[in-house]
Amino acid sequence: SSPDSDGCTPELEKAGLLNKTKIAEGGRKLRKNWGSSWVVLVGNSLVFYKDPKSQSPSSWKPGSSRPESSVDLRGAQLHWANELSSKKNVFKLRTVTGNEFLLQSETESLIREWYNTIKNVIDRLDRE
Ligand code: I3S
Repeated sequence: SSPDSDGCTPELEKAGLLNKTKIAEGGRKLRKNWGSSWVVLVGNSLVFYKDPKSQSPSSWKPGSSRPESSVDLRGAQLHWANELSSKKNVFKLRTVTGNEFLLQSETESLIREWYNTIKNVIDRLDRE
């Protein structure tokens, strides 16, 4: 049988490196602090890990490494936000709790894929 024949393990939708900064916490504006994050979209959550390149290779394992933070996508809002940064290819993700993140990649096709994939999850959750 397949590894997830009971359907209880959330589906891994996407993973990769993006530049990230949090710009608000609970609606309160924060100072930007851009950094590279390993971003994993799994189930209804976007999960952030330290950039594995900044760690010793052996210390990073997807199953054993502790996320830095995670975001519940239910009710979240997603917008292109090039006006919020001097960087190109930026979108903003806002959670229901008023946490706001900018995510960015130098590669346009890559950021478009992330935008579309996250948007699909948000839209699916909106319909539930
Ligand atoms: O939107 P801002 O405030 O101009 O964002 C820039 C600053 O946060 C800057 O940090 P300091 O003001 O602490 O030096 C960052 O280094 C920049 O990366 C921020 O702007 P971008 O345009 O990169 O999002």
